[in-house]
Amino acid sequence: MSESNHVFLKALKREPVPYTPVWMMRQAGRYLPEYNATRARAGSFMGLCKNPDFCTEVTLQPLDRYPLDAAILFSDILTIPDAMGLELTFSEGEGPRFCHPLQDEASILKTKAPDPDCLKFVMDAVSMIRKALQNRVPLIGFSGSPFTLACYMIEGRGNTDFCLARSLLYRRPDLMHYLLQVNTEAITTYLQGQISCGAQAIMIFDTWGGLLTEPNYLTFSLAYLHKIIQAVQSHENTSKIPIILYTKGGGAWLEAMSTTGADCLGLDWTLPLSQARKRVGHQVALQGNLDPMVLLSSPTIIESHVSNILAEFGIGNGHIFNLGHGIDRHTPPEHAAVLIDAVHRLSIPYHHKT
Ligand code: 1CP
Repeated sequence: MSESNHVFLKALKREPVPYTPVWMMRQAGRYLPEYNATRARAGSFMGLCKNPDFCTEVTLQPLDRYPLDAAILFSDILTIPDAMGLELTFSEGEGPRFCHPLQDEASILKTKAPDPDCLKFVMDAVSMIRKALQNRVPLIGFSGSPFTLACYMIEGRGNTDFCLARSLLYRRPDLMHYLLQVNTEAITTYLQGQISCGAQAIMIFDTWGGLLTEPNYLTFSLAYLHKIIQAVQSHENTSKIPIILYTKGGGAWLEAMSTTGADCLGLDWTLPLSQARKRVGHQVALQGNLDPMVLLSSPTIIESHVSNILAEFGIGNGHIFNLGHGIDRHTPPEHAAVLIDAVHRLSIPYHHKT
């Protein structure tokens, strides 16, 4: 298939497609026995992330099982802070942790964008995956948002409310802005690097932007996302490729998100697609928005929810089917197959013959 002919890339451009393309957030991951086997061979999560051969292997695993319409680079959003010296560790059952979180003024002011050489393993993985894919499907590169990275960098670990980061924003907005600016520079370079190595679309994960008040979201998350998107799209050495912007819990701010220059907005499951489409569908494509918990039910229930989401979007272009957040580790792999088959089969009537 020629590069521009991929259904996923066409849908991102809101061009006509014969069916709705589908991929799943965290499609390579712990719900797949073959992923767990490779991770065991790698010895640790970071061992997996830092080895381009292993990254290529796990990126391709879900594609060998399912007729997905896109591949996503296997890596993690936390590679950037690790390269800044915060030192990421990952122990089973505990999630990610930084050995040196940023919990005082001095450590924040010492933080600098990393030497790109420290992230060369990610660029090598992108090149290797692109080659291994042989143009089967497009490759998505990604990064976290400046605010989401700051949440982990300040807190030092995953959390549900990130109180340290959110209180710093009120106590010392100057320090928060300093850190967000450093992250913005690092992320821009990182994404430009991935594009130069062959990434054909980019997704930016603002997983924790939805924890903010509206004015804080606009100032401390969206303003920096806007800078990154503009810089990546106008960079002279990288071709213009589509950017997907996902803010979990960002349903209230879709209009603002659609003015960043993003080509597509990723949606969680809290907003019906019909509403999202009415509000911003003339400006951007939409990606989403099945609750990943649906995949823990049964084939019949999964199919009925797929059918509802396709009907919510309705006839027309610019929909990429996805989950509203990452696939749960307890998902039976055969349920993911049911989802993908249902999207492909049931979406045909929503598209004109091309
Ligand atoms: O093997 C394991 O035990 C680790 C599980 C795991 C996996 C499979 C982690 C640790 N990261 C990943 C891969 C990953 N992470 C991908 C790969 C591509 C894919 O198949 O989709 C991507 C895109 C991410 C992005 C990521 N990492 C995000 C943003 C997206 C989202 O889900 O919100 C976030 C917030 C992270 C941090 C992170 N890394 C890993 C975990 C378990 C977490 C969440 C930690 C927490 O907050 O509790």
